[in-house]
Amino acid sequence: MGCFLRAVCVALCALWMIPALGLAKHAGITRHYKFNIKMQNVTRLCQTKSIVTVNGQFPGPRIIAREGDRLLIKVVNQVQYNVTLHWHGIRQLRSGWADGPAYITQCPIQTGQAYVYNFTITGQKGTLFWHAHISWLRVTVYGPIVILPRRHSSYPFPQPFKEVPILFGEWWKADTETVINQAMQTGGAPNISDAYTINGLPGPFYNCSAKDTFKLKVKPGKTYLLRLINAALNDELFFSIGNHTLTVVETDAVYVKPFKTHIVLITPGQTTNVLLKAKSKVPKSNFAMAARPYATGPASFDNTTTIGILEYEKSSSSSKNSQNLPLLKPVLPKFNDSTYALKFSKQIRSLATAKFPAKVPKKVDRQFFFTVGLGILPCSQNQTCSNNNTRAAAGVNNVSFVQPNIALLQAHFFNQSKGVYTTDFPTNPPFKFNYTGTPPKNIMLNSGTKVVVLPFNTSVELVMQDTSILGAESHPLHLHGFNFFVVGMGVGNYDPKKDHAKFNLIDPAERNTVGVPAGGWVAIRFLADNPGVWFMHCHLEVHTSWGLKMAWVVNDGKGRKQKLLPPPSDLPKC
Ligand SMILES: *[C@@H]1O[C@H](CO)[C@@H](O)[C@H](O)[C@H]1NC(C)=O
Ligand SMILES: *[C@@H]1O[C@H](CO)[C@@H](O)[C@H](O)[C@H]1NC(C)=O
Ligand SMILES: *[C@@H]1O[C@H](CO)[C@@H](O)[C@H](O)[C@H]1NC(C)=O
Ligand SMILES: *[C@@H]1O[C@H](CO)[C@@H](O)[C@H](O)[C@H]1NC(C)=O
Ligand SMILES: *[C@@H]1O[C@H](CO)[C@@H](O)[C@H](O)[C@H]1NC(C)=O
Ligand SMILES: *[C@@H]1O[C@H](CO)[C@@H](O)[C@H](O)[C@H]1NC(C)=O
Ligand SMILES: *[C@@H]1O[C@H](CO)[C@@H](O)[C@H](O)[C@H]1NC(C)=O
Ligand SMILES: *[C@@H]1O[C@H](CO)[C@@H](O)[C@H](O)[C@H]1NC(C)=O
Ligand SMILES: *[C@@H]1O[C@H](CO)[C@@H](O)[C@H](O)[C@H]1NC(C)=O
Ligand SMILES: *[C@@H]1O[C@H](CO)[C@@H](O)[C@H](O)[C@H]1NC(C)=O
Ligand SMILES: *[C@@H]1O[C@H](CO)[C@@H](O)[C@H](O)[C@H]1NC(C)=O
Ligand SMILES: *[C@@H]1O[C@H](CO)[C@@H](O)[C@H](O)[C@H]1NC(C)=O
Ligand SMILES: [Cu+2]
Repeated sequence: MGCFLRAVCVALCALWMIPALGLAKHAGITRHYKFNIKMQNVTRLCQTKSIVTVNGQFPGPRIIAREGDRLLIKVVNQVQYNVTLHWHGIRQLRSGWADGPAYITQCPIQTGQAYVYNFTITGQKGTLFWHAHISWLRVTVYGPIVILPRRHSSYPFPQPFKEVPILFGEWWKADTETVINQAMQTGGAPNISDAYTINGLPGPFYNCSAKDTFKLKVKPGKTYLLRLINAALNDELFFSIGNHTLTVVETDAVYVKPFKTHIVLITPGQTTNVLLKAKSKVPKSNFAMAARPYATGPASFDNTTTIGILEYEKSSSSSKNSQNLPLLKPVLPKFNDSTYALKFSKQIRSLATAKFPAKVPKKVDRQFFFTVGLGILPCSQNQTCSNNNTRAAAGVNNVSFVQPNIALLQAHFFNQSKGVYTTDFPTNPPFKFNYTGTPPKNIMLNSGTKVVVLPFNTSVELVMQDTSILGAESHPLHLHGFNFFVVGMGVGNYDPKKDHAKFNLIDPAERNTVGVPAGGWVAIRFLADNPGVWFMHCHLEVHTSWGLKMAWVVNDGKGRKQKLLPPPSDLPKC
């Protein structure tokens, strides 16, 4: 709170430095958090506005735990909006009631109500994040989840001197609920953001923002673990630090084979841990930590750049003030550098050693081929669509998802799916076309609340193919309730004859969010070992709003530990 409006964020940075050594006395403790959802006035880009926050903090509070711990997070809604929170990337084994997407696993927490999210962290360590999962509230309601390894176990890389969360966000001067409501009303694209932020601060490239700059002070020769989180709403980002090399060691709370890079690509929904080795001597400059978008779609986008500043702590002998040093900026790829994006994504490989084997399913029970992309839908009568009475929409296999009025998980658990959802989600596109070539004349989508039902322990292979309808575009697809293995990706149309044989079943990346390449495809595999209803959607919020989402229903298994637990008594009602 104290540092909330503070301009130069030294206090905040100090607060966020994570103690390198453990907090827990023993494995598997229960940790309690209280999250009050409340409004807070915040000033950015020369303007003050009232935003939704957790405990008045922006970005929100850090959750810290060890692998094996239980979390009990009491969320109290003190704002006029309906709210839900999602613990992004947490597997939620048998605890789907705590997953959070509105109308998928729960009804919203309404004004004045409270709900305790109750879940255990199993088999995950690294960085994840939490965010609101209703409408566009996640624009300001997000914060880091830091999962330390179990006590007495260590990182598979040298212990860093300090650990620092770096959250990328997106800022609108306007009220974002008005922005999305206006877009849904007119059927067009929502207004783009005015700035990107690092830990809530836009940095000196924006008006009135020199004082709103994230600063990271480092000691020469020390190694820092940066926990990168892309909490932006609608933009994938390139990130780089002037004249420094980064070593990627973990993505989406799974260790990866370390590799060095100057530039990280991070999509909304992804998290990436990188090691930053500070230079051995105090250099005669400061260094910009810069992020700007990787943008492929047809729509206009916020093409601004956010920077934070990396400063070296002066040795006592040096008297030069670091404020007066030159700022060395990194060179970032072009906005549409898909070649770099694909090359970077392909470098991410799981550790896959005897100690940390990749558990990619070798045998496949069910194969799915989903097209993902844009389209149009007819306007409803209360809309004022300019575009020949159609509105922008998006879908999977030509289905634009319609949000139900009660949560799918409730409907499933109480056998009341009738009138809520149907189980006829298409396994393949309704008809074949050249997905990345000339689009079909009719670009109208179908709409409905359709799901895929899977028996417990089904191993799934899913190829997701971007379409060029209204322009090819990279879509970061996020799956709830599972990690999946990224067994292949490429440009153009997926060719089962040629591409399937080349799948990587040795050391594929294990993640919860993957970018479907613009005008390309990605193949993933996962084991449906978690009973419940699991949302899958594009993590570009604008596309989710347009319907690029669907759900998997995973039935209970026969075993005692293969069943979804009953709902908690305080589960919100619709
Ligand atoms: C925000 O500022 C407005 C105008 O000054 C004020 O009325 C309101 O109470 C403030 N809200 C909060 C949460 O402080
Ligand atoms: C949390 O969930 C576990 C597993 O269902 C249950 O045993 C426990 O009582 C719950 N705790 C609270 C405070 O609801
Ligand atoms: C979105 O942009 C349009 C065009 O600039 C403007 O008229 C409208 O007021 C903006 N909407 C919001 C919510 O700021
Ligand atoms: C239009 O009306 C329908 C039915 O009343 C409602 O479900 C929908 O949310 C409305 N759409 C907009 C954009 O207001
Ligand atoms: C920044 O401020 C200047 C001077 O007031 C103005 O001309 C300019 O349009 C502003 N830029 C942005 C991006 O708002
Ligand atoms: C970049 O870093 C290297 C190694 O620390 C150093 O030798 C070089 O002078 C730096 N370049 C600039 C432009 O500061
Ligand atoms: C950003 O977009 C605006 C509007 O399309 C354009 O005028 C400007 O040149 C672009 N800036 C950069 C750095 O590409
Ligand atoms: C990237 O954008 C530039 C113009 O901004 C355009 O000339 C070029 O064709 C684009 N590249 C790709 C691969 O789309
Ligand atoms: C508008 O929609 C009608 C009916 O779907 C169609 O016949 C017509 O060609 C469309 N006009 C344009 C300009 O797209
Ligand atoms: C699909 O379209 C692309 C781009 O126009 C073209 O290169 C490719 O040959 C087409 N593929 C088929 C199978 O027609
Ligand atoms: C999508 O569904 C609509 C509505 O049923 C249909 O008109 C259209 O041809 C379908 N398009 C594709 C590509 O499947
Ligand atoms: C909040 O959620 C409840 C339950 O689904 C719904 O009836 C109500 O209309 C929602 N309120 C708002 C402001 O969206
Ligand atoms: Cu998308």
